[in-house]
Amino acid sequence: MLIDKYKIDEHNNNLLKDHKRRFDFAAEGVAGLDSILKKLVDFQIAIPSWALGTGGTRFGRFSGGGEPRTLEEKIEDVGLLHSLNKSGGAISLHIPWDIPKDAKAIKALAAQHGLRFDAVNSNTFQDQPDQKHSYKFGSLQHVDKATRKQAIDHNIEVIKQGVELGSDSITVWLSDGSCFPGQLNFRKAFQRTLDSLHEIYAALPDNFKMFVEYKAFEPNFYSMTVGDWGQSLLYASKLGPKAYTLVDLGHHLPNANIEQIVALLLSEGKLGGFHFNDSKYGDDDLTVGSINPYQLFLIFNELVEGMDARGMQHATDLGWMIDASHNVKDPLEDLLQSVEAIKIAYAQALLVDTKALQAAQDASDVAKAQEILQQAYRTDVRALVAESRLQAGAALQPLQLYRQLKVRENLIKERGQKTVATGL
Ligand code: AOS
Ligand code: ZN
Ligand code: ZN
Ligand code: ZN
Repeated sequence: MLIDKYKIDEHNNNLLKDHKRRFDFAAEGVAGLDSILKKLVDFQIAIPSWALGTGGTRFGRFSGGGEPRTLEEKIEDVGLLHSLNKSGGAISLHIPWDIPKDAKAIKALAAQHGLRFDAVNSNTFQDQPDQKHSYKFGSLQHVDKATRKQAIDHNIEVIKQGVELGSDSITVWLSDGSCFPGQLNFRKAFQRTLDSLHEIYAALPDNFKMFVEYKAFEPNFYSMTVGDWGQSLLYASKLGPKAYTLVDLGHHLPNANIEQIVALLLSEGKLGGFHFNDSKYGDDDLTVGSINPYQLFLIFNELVEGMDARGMQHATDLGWMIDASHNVKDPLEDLLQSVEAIKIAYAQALLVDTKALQAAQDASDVAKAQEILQQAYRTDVRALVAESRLQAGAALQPLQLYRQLKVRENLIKERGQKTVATGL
């Protein structure tokens, strides 16, 4: 299903008068308005291929209708989102959940939808049907050399596929770890994992990055071999300049100060990118901004300040990806909400008066510093974000148009009611 441009124009024309009023109000007195709008237009977020179908829980899976059954249909879905908001111009694949049999054709299809390929993800946390050695006791950390080799080879294969698709990074997330005290020698597990990562790293082409994603717990509940940003940073530092830490917002112990982690990784030049989502308890993978939007804003505040200080390009110098998935929402609606939440937090961070904040910090004026941050956070920037969509040729209200056009109903007609997209 494709969305005709004239449908978007029609939708925008109907809302234009109301939008204009809101926008003029929101834009009043905003310093550097044009540059903020341009940054919002340029900012693109990668959609994970595994979030296009309803996610399962440990207890059951309630699949929705019209889910993409093939990689081609997943690309169509991301293309659809992108035509609605012009902010999701990339897709992140998970191999072997996605198998690009004909990379050239897949790349061409993506290009038709204005999409590029962000980081490719390897998978050594599940056994595949045709696989010789099991990952029950880990992959890159495994005590058995042949199992490690199998996992290394898989990662190298994923890099090759990534290269063919024009991706420039691989995300390695390991479920490796242990469930009980005594199960694992931490020191040796770290060393084996590092050695394995070295072999994968050696296969990276020049312009290719490796993102090492950490996670505090789950599926291992006693130790994780890449359990926090310290461990990820250790691996990334020992591996070399092409290795970076990837921050998945849901992968911390409760109440972790993620914005401080982000600030320090950034200033070390070791922040690779994000898996955005939100959570209340653990790796909940809830819609971005649905639980703690202030934290998201504070993260973006560190990003904008830190990237500007290092002369980095906001849109291109980090990997911006979503990692969220649901079983109670239409996944496409959910992704539209996630992208919107990211753009709102970004817009608010762009409003922060950085100079005044630094002056307040230098004067140890704590109340003032808080006022400056909250002044930006409490500003309703939705009309600014909508304006950037208008300028980009997208819909003023993507979710509203999605429903008006009955996209899900049409997808169900096209693909059927009983569809299950590959993924967890
Ligand atoms: C797992 O918890 C991680 O977030 C990974 O990024 C994983 O590859 C992804 O969530 C798909 O399951
Ligand atoms: Zn993740
Ligand atoms: Zn996760
Ligand atoms: Zn997650």
